[in-house]
Amino acid sequence: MLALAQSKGSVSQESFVMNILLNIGLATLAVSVAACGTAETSKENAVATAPIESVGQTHSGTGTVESVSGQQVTISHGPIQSLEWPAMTMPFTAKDAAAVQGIKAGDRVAFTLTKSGNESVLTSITKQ
Ligand SMILES: [Cu+2]
Repeated sequence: MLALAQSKGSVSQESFVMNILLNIGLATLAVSVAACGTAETSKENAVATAPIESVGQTHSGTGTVESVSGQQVTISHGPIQSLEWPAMTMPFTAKDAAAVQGIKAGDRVAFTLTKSGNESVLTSITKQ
């Protein structure tokens, strides 16, 4: 009896720990997804020597266009190391209509962007 009780107790403790780990994992995922739009908030846990994101600096990336609506382009992009961004799908605003001319959903693209506040502005986008 005693052994059974101990065994049950140990199982429930184990699943309790697993739930905590799962929750930590989900919270971490939520933070990294949020990090792309508001990169500054993701720096809380970063080391002090992390590069400071300067306005006007140009970053480059590659990805697949998910949709184009006016000057808004949603791109499933790969990691962008200069911004410490993970791969993700997010909207970008093109600097002008000409920059997205001929770009359509499904295109594999290379692009450059600058950060303007919380907005990511595409300065160029070209089909690969
Ligand atoms: Cu992103």
